[in-house]
Amino acid sequence: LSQGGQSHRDMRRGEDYMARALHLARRGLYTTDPNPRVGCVLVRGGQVVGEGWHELTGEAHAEIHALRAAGEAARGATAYVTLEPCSHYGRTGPCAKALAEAGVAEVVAAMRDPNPQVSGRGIAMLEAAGVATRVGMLEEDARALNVGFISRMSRSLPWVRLKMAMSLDGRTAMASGESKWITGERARRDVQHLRARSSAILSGVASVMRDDSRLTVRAEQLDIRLRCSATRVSHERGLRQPLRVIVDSTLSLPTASRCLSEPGRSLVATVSPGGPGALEQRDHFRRREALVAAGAEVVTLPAAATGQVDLEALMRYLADTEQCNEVLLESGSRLGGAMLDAGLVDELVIYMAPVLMGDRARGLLTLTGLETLSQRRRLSIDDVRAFGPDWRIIARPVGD
Ligand code: AOF
Ligand code: ZN
Repeated sequence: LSQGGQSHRDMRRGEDYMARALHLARRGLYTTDPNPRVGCVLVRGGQVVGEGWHELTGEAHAEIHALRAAGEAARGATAYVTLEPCSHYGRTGPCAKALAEAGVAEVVAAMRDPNPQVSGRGIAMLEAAGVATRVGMLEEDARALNVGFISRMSRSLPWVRLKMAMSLDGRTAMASGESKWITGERARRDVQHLRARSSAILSGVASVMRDDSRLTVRAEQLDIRLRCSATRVSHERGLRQPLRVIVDSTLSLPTASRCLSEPGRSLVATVSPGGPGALEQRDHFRRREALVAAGAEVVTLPAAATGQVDLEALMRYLADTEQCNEVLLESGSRLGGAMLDAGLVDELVIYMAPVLMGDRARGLLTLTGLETLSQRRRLSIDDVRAFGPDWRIIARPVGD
């Protein structure tokens, strides 16, 4: 074989190892938040000598698990890692140092770590220790797996998915507001998976009140196995409840709402009492105290021109203060529309049921400033898949 042919084949094999590392990383889909999902494969002489993935926040990184599995066989090996090895002393020591000390000869990373504490320093640390490095193998897949982590690290915003159910004629609720259930069991189970991978579930007070939504992940509805190498990770320990975030500018959420007594945290996002009267202030603080007594946390955020919670400020708060990577927006047409209008939706996840609801039913989204067809919002459809009788459409807003 010619040189060229050989290296082409080696590269293909390299991609297979990286694909394996990505496969391992996906096992952390529901358990590593707010950390990224990371996988690592150690290869020596064409043999996999160690594998690992990041299992739980605060515990060992992928590289450490793989090094432990390989033992002495790590010497001279190539490490395929889905994210640049870390260089910082965080909850664990720097993986770049551990890889170099174990005698790993080469590190192939799918992507640079967007975490400013690391970004490039892990690679530099390896190079300084005489380890060969390469970055960018199967990078697109690696980025897709940690889209929320990358978003939070690089723009201080979470990755927001807007999830809605609609009829074939694009309606999401009857005129009365009735909307349970448009889609079937399979689609609803898929939503449970979307919730489980999210850091937070965001909704508006109106829809939470109308449906008395729990906004929780129900383990029994997930067909996932939480796979951790060590003895211990039970569903209870591994499966977090995403933070529930309820936008409620007037603090009208009833204290008896079901979501307030579910496991996990409920955060009510509001604005300072707007009215000039002292009574209004008193009323606001009384409601606030009652909600806190009922188990909610209340955060006061800047108001937009409308007097309601400034949605961009809320998203920044979720990224910076709450470390939210992926946010699932499950609400009605108003909050969904307002988030889209504010340019805060990154992905639409629409479940379309084979039913017609007629033109007296409510349309999918309330959008402003749409008078002529030239003002229509453009999307790209990235994926279409069947869930039982329903279809899931994943679309993204595209800029002009
Ligand atoms: C992970 N798992 O396998 C790798 C990570 O809080 P710490 O100390 O666990 O550090 C988290 C940071 O480490 C994370 O933001 C990312 O930049 C880097 N790499 N993190 O959780 C891993 N390799
Ligand atoms: Zn690390």
